[in-house]
Amino acid sequence: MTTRTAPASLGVAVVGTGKMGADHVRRLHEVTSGARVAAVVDVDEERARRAADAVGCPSYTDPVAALDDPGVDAAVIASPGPAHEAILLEALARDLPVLCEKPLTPDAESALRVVRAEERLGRRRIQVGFMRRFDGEYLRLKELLSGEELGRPLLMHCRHRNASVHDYFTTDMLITDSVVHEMDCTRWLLGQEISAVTVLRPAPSRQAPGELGDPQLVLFETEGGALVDVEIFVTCGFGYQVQAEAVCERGTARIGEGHGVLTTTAGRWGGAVDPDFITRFGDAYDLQMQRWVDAALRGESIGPSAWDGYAAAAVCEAGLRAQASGERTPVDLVPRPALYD
Ligand code: ISE
Repeated sequence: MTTRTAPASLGVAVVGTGKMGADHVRRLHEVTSGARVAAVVDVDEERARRAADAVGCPSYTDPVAALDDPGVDAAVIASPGPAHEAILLEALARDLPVLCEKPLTPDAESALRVVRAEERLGRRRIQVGFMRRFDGEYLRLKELLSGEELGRPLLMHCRHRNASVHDYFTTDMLITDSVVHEMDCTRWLLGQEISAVTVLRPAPSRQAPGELGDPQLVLFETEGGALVDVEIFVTCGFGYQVQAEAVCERGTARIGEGHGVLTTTAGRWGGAVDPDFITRFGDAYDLQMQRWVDAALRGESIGPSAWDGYAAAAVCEAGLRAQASGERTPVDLVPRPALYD
Protein backbone atom coordinates (compact mmCIF):
# COMPACT_ATOMS: atom_id res chain seq x y z
CA MET A 1 0.00 0.00 0.00
CA THR A 2 1.36 3.43 -0.98
CA THR A 3 1.42 6.36 1.47
CA ARG A 4 1.25 9.77 -0.18
CA THR A 5 2.08 13.30 0.82
CA ALA A 6 -0.24 16.00 -0.49
CA PRO A 7 0.88 17.91 -3.63
CA ALA A 8 0.81 21.73 -4.10
CA SER A 9 -1.98 21.53 -6.69
CA LEU A 10 -4.30 18.55 -6.78
CA GLY A 11 -4.32 16.58 -10.07
CA VAL A 12 -7.80 15.06 -10.25
CA ALA A 13 -8.94 12.12 -12.39
CA VAL A 14 -12.66 12.46 -13.15
CA VAL A 15 -14.18 9.03 -13.68
CA GLY A 16 -17.42 9.12 -15.69
CA THR A 17 -18.48 11.99 -17.94
CA GLY A 18 -22.28 11.78 -17.76
CA LYS A 19 -24.35 14.69 -16.38
CA MET A 20 -22.56 14.91 -13.02
CA GLY A 21 -19.08 13.94 -14.26
CA ALA A 22 -19.14 16.52 -17.06
CA ASP A 23 -20.30 19.16 -14.57
CA HIS A 24 -17.44 18.24 -12.20
CA VAL A 25 -14.89 18.53 -15.06
CA ARG A 26 -16.22 22.02 -15.78
CA ARG A 27 -16.26 22.92 -12.08
CA LEU A 28 -12.68 21.75 -11.45
CA HIS A 29 -11.49 23.57 -14.57
CA GLU A 30 -13.36 26.85 -14.11
CA VAL A 31 -14.40 27.26 -10.47
CA THR A 32 -12.25 25.30 -8.02
CA SER A 33 -8.89 26.66 -6.91
CA GLY A 34 -5.89 24.50 -6.02
CA ALA A 35 -6.87 21.71 -8.42
CA ARG A 36 -6.70 20.76 -12.10
CA VAL A 37 -8.30 18.00 -14.16
CA ALA A 38 -5.38 15.59 -14.70
CA ALA A 39 -7.28 12.79 -16.45
CA VAL A 40 -10.77 12.01 -17.70
CA VAL A 41 -12.16 8.48 -17.81
CA ASP A 42 -15.20 7.08 -19.59
CA VAL A 43 -16.01 3.66 -21.06
CA ASP A 44 -17.11 5.60 -24.14
CA GLU A 45 -13.71 6.43 -25.65
CA GLU A 46 -14.99 9.25 -27.83
CA ARG A 47 -16.87 10.91 -24.98
CA ALA A 48 -13.79 10.67 -22.74
CA ARG A 49 -11.61 12.23 -25.43
CA ARG A 50 -14.03 15.11 -26.03
CA ALA A 51 -14.21 15.94 -22.31
CA ALA A 52 -10.41 15.64 -21.93
CA ASP A 53 -9.68 17.80 -24.98
CA ALA A 54 -11.86 20.58 -23.58
CA VAL A 55 -9.53 20.87 -20.56
CA GLY A 56 -6.27 19.67 -22.15
CA CYS A 57 -5.61 16.43 -20.25
CA PRO A 58 -5.20 12.74 -21.15
CA SER A 59 -8.28 10.53 -21.55
CA TYR A 60 -8.71 6.89 -20.52
CA THR A 61 -11.30 4.16 -20.80
CA ASP A 62 -9.77 2.22 -17.89
CA PRO A 63 -10.03 3.91 -14.46
CA VAL A 64 -7.07 1.94 -13.05
CA ALA A 65 -4.78 3.24 -15.82
CA ALA A 66 -5.95 6.78 -15.00
CA LEU A 67 -5.20 6.33 -11.29
CA ASP A 68 -1.66 5.28 -12.29
CA ASP A 69 -1.14 8.40 -14.42
CA PRO A 70 1.78 10.26 -12.77
CA GLY A 71 -0.22 13.53 -12.84
CA VAL A 72 -3.08 12.05 -10.80
CA ASP A 73 -3.22 12.72 -7.04
CA ALA A 74 -6.94 12.19 -6.40
CA ALA A 75 -10.18 11.01 -8.02
CA VAL A 76 -13.75 12.20 -8.45
CA ILE A 77 -15.99 9.21 -9.17
CA ALA A 78 -19.16 9.94 -11.12
CA SER A 79 -19.60 6.67 -13.00
CA PRO A 80 -22.68 4.45 -12.44
CA GLY A 81 -22.96 3.05 -8.87
CA PRO A 82 -22.17 -0.61 -9.70
CA ALA A 83 -18.71 0.47 -10.96
CA HIS A 84 -17.78 2.33 -7.74
CA GLU A 85 -16.50 -0.46 -5.47
CA ALA A 86 -13.68 -1.59 -7.78
CA ILE A 87 -12.44 1.98 -8.34
CA LEU A 88 -12.73 2.90 -4.65
CA LEU A 89 -10.66 -0.13 -3.64
CA GLU A 90 -8.00 0.73 -6.25
CA ALA A 91 -7.91 4.34 -5.02
CA LEU A 92 -7.56 3.23 -1.39
CA ALA A 93 -4.74 0.85 -2.37
CA ARG A 94 -2.94 3.93 -3.77
CA ASP A 95 -3.88 6.09 -0.75
CA LEU A 96 -5.66 8.58 -3.03
CA PRO A 97 -8.31 11.03 -1.79
CA VAL A 98 -11.68 10.36 -3.44
CA LEU A 99 -14.89 12.33 -3.85
CA CYS A 100 -17.44 9.68 -4.81
CA GLU A 101 -20.90 10.56 -6.09
CA LYS A 102 -23.70 8.73 -4.32
CA PRO A 103 -24.32 5.85 -4.02
CA LEU A 104 -21.01 4.81 -2.45
CA THR A 105 -21.92 1.37 -3.84
CA PRO A 106 -25.35 -0.08 -4.73
CA ASP A 107 -25.81 -2.24 -1.59
CA ALA A 108 -24.81 -2.39 2.06
CA GLU A 109 -22.63 -5.49 1.73
CA SER A 110 -20.34 -3.94 -0.90
CA ALA A 111 -20.38 -0.58 0.93
CA LEU A 112 -19.19 -2.37 4.06
CA ARG A 113 -16.30 -3.91 2.08
CA VAL A 114 -15.22 -0.36 1.19
CA VAL A 115 -15.52 0.74 4.84
CA ARG A 116 -13.39 -2.23 5.92
CA ALA A 117 -10.74 -1.43 3.27
CA GLU A 118 -10.56 2.17 4.52
CA GLU A 119 -10.30 0.91 8.10
CA ARG A 120 -7.33 -1.27 7.05
CA LEU A 121 -5.71 1.80 5.45
CA GLY A 122 -6.11 3.44 8.85
CA ARG A 123 -7.31 6.87 7.72
CA ARG A 124 -10.29 8.39 5.96
CA ARG A 125 -9.74 8.98 2.27
CA ILE A 126 -13.30 8.82 0.90
CA GLN A 127 -15.87 11.62 0.87
CA VAL A 128 -19.35 10.78 -0.47
CA GLY A 129 -21.09 13.36 -2.66
CA PHE A 130 -24.06 14.11 -0.40
CA MET A 131 -23.89 17.73 -1.56
CA ARG A 132 -26.83 18.98 0.51
CA ARG A 133 -24.44 19.09 3.49
CA PHE A 134 -22.75 22.03 1.70
CA ASP A 135 -25.95 23.96 0.88
CA GLY A 136 -26.30 27.29 2.71
CA GLU A 137 -29.86 26.64 3.93
CA TYR A 138 -29.12 23.10 5.09
CA LEU A 139 -26.00 24.34 6.91
CA ARG A 140 -28.10 26.99 8.69
CA LEU A 141 -30.70 24.36 9.63
CA LYS A 142 -27.95 22.10 10.99
CA GLU A 143 -26.62 24.99 13.08
CA LEU A 144 -30.11 25.73 14.44
CA LEU A 145 -30.83 22.10 15.30
CA SER A 146 -27.46 21.76 17.01
CA GLY A 147 -28.14 24.86 19.17
CA GLU A 148 -30.37 25.40 22.19
CA GLU A 149 -32.96 27.81 20.76
CA LEU A 150 -35.47 25.41 19.19
CA GLY A 151 -35.05 22.51 21.58
CA ARG A 152 -35.01 18.84 20.63
CA PRO A 153 -36.22 17.96 17.09
CA LEU A 154 -39.36 15.82 17.23
CA LEU A 155 -40.51 15.61 13.62
CA MET A 156 -39.29 16.58 10.18
CA HIS A 157 -41.47 16.98 7.09
CA CYS A 158 -39.62 16.75 3.77
CA ARG A 159 -40.71 17.25 0.17
CA HIS A 160 -38.51 16.12 -2.70
CA ARG A 161 -39.89 16.84 -6.16
CA ASN A 162 -38.29 16.48 -9.58
CA ALA A 163 -39.89 17.83 -12.75
CA SER A 164 -39.24 14.56 -14.59
CA VAL A 165 -36.88 11.60 -14.75
CA HIS A 166 -35.17 9.58 -17.48
CA ASP A 167 -36.88 6.55 -19.07
CA TYR A 168 -34.57 4.20 -17.15
CA PHE A 169 -35.79 5.53 -13.76
CA THR A 170 -37.51 2.70 -11.85
CA THR A 171 -39.72 2.61 -8.75
CA ASP A 172 -36.71 1.34 -6.72
CA MET A 173 -34.82 4.45 -7.68
CA LEU A 174 -37.31 6.70 -5.89
CA ILE A 175 -35.66 5.26 -2.78
CA THR A 176 -32.06 4.58 -3.87
CA ASP A 177 -31.49 7.60 -6.12
CA SER A 178 -33.75 10.27 -4.61
CA VAL A 179 -34.85 9.58 -1.00
CA VAL A 180 -31.25 8.54 -0.25
CA HIS A 181 -30.56 12.28 0.13
CA GLU A 182 -33.21 12.61 2.88
CA MET A 183 -31.70 9.52 4.53
CA ASP A 184 -28.33 11.23 4.68
CA CYS A 185 -29.79 14.60 5.73
CA THR A 186 -31.85 13.00 8.50
CA ARG A 187 -28.79 11.21 9.93
CA TRP A 188 -26.67 14.36 9.62
CA LEU A 189 -29.21 16.96 10.83
CA LEU A 190 -30.48 14.93 13.78
CA GLY A 191 -27.16 13.21 14.57
CA GLN A 192 -29.02 9.89 14.88
CA GLU A 193 -29.18 6.67 12.92
CA ILE A 194 -32.42 5.72 11.16
CA SER A 195 -33.80 2.60 12.81
CA ALA A 196 -36.85 1.73 10.65
CA VAL A 197 -38.48 2.65 7.35
CA THR A 198 -42.11 2.46 6.14
CA VAL A 199 -43.22 3.27 2.59
CA LEU A 200 -46.81 4.11 1.60
CA ARG A 201 -47.90 4.29 -2.02
CA PRO A 202 -50.91 6.28 -3.25
CA ALA A 203 -52.51 5.59 -6.63
CA PRO A 204 -49.75 6.67 -9.06
CA SER A 205 -49.90 9.92 -10.97
CA ARG A 206 -51.21 9.51 -14.52
CA GLN A 207 -48.24 11.64 -15.59
CA ALA A 208 -45.79 8.96 -14.36
CA PRO A 209 -44.45 6.95 -17.32
CA GLY A 210 -45.08 3.18 -17.61
CA GLU A 211 -44.99 1.28 -14.33
CA LEU A 212 -43.35 4.03 -12.28
CA GLY A 213 -45.00 4.12 -8.83
CA ASP A 214 -44.80 7.89 -8.31
CA PRO A 215 -45.30 9.64 -5.85
CA GLN A 216 -44.63 7.81 -2.56
CA LEU A 217 -44.59 8.66 1.13
CA VAL A 218 -41.64 7.42 3.15
CA LEU A 219 -41.44 7.43 6.96
CA PHE A 220 -38.19 7.14 8.92
CA GLU A 221 -38.00 6.36 12.62
CA THR A 222 -34.73 7.37 14.27
CA GLU A 223 -32.97 5.71 17.17
CA GLY A 224 -33.70 8.80 19.33
CA GLY A 225 -37.45 8.57 18.67
CA ALA A 226 -37.89 11.29 16.01
CA LEU A 227 -40.18 10.74 13.00
CA VAL A 228 -39.35 12.02 9.50
CA ASP A 229 -41.81 11.92 6.61
CA VAL A 230 -40.69 12.36 3.00
CA GLU A 231 -42.92 12.99 0.03
CA ILE A 232 -41.02 11.82 -3.04
CA PHE A 233 -42.55 12.88 -6.36
CA VAL A 234 -40.20 12.62 -9.32
CA THR A 235 -42.61 13.49 -12.13
CA CYS A 236 -44.28 16.57 -10.63
CA GLY A 237 -43.82 18.40 -13.93
CA PHE A 238 -43.41 21.94 -12.62
CA GLY A 239 -39.74 21.97 -11.59
CA TYR A 240 -37.33 20.94 -8.82
CA GLN A 241 -38.25 21.45 -5.17
CA VAL A 242 -36.50 20.23 -2.04
CA GLN A 243 -38.02 21.39 1.22
CA ALA A 244 -37.68 20.46 4.89
CA GLU A 245 -39.41 21.58 8.04
CA ALA A 246 -38.05 20.55 11.41
CA VAL A 247 -40.59 20.60 14.25
CA CYS A 248 -38.85 21.00 17.58
CA GLU A 249 -39.90 21.37 21.24
CA ARG A 250 -39.84 25.18 21.10
CA GLY A 251 -40.37 26.03 17.44
CA THR A 252 -39.96 25.05 13.82
CA ALA A 253 -37.47 25.77 11.03
CA ARG A 254 -38.23 25.53 7.31
CA ILE A 255 -35.88 25.56 4.34
CA GLY A 256 -36.24 25.24 0.58
CA GLU A 257 -39.10 27.68 0.17
CA GLY A 258 -37.29 29.18 -2.82
CA HIS A 259 -37.99 32.81 -1.98
CA GLY A 260 -35.81 34.30 -4.71
CA VAL A 261 -36.92 37.33 -6.72
CA LEU A 262 -40.69 37.87 -6.63
CA THR A 263 -42.20 39.66 -9.62
CA THR A 264 -45.58 41.34 -9.88
CA THR A 265 -46.93 41.92 -13.36
CA ALA A 266 -50.00 41.47 -15.54
CA GLY A 267 -52.27 40.86 -12.53
CA ARG A 268 -50.12 38.07 -11.05
CA TRP A 269 -47.21 37.75 -8.64
CA GLY A 270 -44.67 34.97 -8.32
CA GLY A 271 -41.14 33.68 -8.69
CA ALA A 272 -39.27 30.95 -10.55
CA VAL A 273 -38.92 27.28 -9.60
CA ASP A 274 -35.48 25.71 -10.20
CA PRO A 275 -35.48 23.34 -13.18
CA ASP A 276 -33.23 20.68 -11.61
CA PHE A 277 -30.68 19.80 -8.94
CA ILE A 278 -27.74 21.16 -10.97
CA THR A 279 -29.14 24.70 -10.56
CA ARG A 280 -30.78 24.31 -7.11
CA PHE A 281 -27.62 22.86 -5.56
CA GLY A 282 -25.07 24.56 -7.86
CA ASP A 283 -23.44 26.49 -5.00
CA ALA A 284 -23.43 23.39 -2.81
CA TYR A 285 -21.64 21.38 -5.53
CA ASP A 286 -19.05 24.16 -5.85
CA LEU A 287 -18.45 24.37 -2.10
CA GLN A 288 -18.36 20.59 -1.74
CA MET A 289 -15.61 20.39 -4.39
CA GLN A 290 -13.59 23.28 -2.96
CA ARG A 291 -13.74 21.88 0.59
CA TRP A 292 -12.75 18.41 -0.67
CA VAL A 293 -9.77 19.82 -2.60
CA ASP A 294 -8.68 22.00 0.36
CA ALA A 295 -8.88 19.02 2.72
CA ALA A 296 -7.00 16.75 0.29
CA LEU A 297 -4.23 19.35 -0.02
CA ARG A 298 -3.97 19.35 3.79
CA GLY A 299 -3.84 15.54 3.73
CA GLU A 300 -7.23 15.36 5.46
CA SER A 301 -10.73 14.11 4.73
CA ILE A 302 -13.95 15.90 5.69
CA GLY A 303 -17.71 15.70 5.05
CA PRO A 304 -19.83 12.61 4.53
CA SER A 305 -17.62 9.54 4.96
CA ALA A 306 -17.60 5.97 3.65
CA TRP A 307 -19.46 5.12 6.86
CA ASP A 308 -22.21 7.58 5.88
CA GLY A 309 -22.29 5.96 2.43
CA TYR A 310 -22.64 2.52 4.05
CA ALA A 311 -25.35 3.72 6.48
CA ALA A 312 -27.33 5.25 3.59
CA ALA A 313 -27.03 1.97 1.67
CA ALA A 314 -28.32 0.04 4.69
CA VAL A 315 -31.32 2.40 5.04
CA CYS A 316 -31.96 2.08 1.28
CA GLU A 317 -32.09 -1.71 1.63
CA ALA A 318 -34.68 -1.40 4.39
CA GLY A 319 -36.51 1.16 2.22
CA LEU A 320 -36.68 -1.21 -0.73
CA ARG A 321 -38.02 -4.02 1.45
CA ALA A 322 -40.56 -1.61 2.96
CA GLN A 323 -41.56 -0.44 -0.51
CA ALA A 324 -42.21 -4.03 -1.63
CA SER A 325 -44.01 -5.20 1.52
CA GLY A 326 -45.79 -2.05 2.67
CA GLU A 327 -44.58 -2.94 6.17
CA ARG A 328 -42.44 -1.18 8.75
CA THR A 329 -38.92 -2.50 8.17
CA PRO A 330 -36.04 -2.24 10.68
CA VAL A 331 -32.62 -1.07 9.45
CA ASP A 332 -29.73 -3.48 9.90
CA LEU A 333 -26.48 -1.65 10.70
CA VAL A 334 -23.14 -3.01 11.95
CA PRO A 335 -21.49 -1.11 14.85
CA ARG A 336 -19.69 2.05 13.71
CA PRO A 337 -15.89 1.59 13.51
CA ALA A 338 -13.75 3.96 15.62
CA LEU A 339 -12.27 5.51 12.45
CA TYR A 340 -15.61 7.31 11.91
CA ASP A 341 -16.17 8.66 15.46
C1 ISE B 1 -30.59 12.58 -8.63
O1 ISE B 1 -29.76 11.47 -8.89
C2 ISE B 1 -30.03 13.37 -7.50
O2 ISE B 1 -29.10 13.00 -6.84
C3 ISE B 1 -30.84 14.55 -7.13
O3 ISE B 1 -30.27 15.29 -6.11
C4 ISE B 1 -32.22 14.08 -6.74
O4 ISE B 1 -33.03 15.18 -6.44
C5 ISE B 1 -32.87 13.28 -7.86
O5 ISE B 1 -34.13 12.82 -7.43
C6 ISE B 1 -31.99 12.10 -8.25
O6 ISE B 1 -32.58 11.42 -9.33
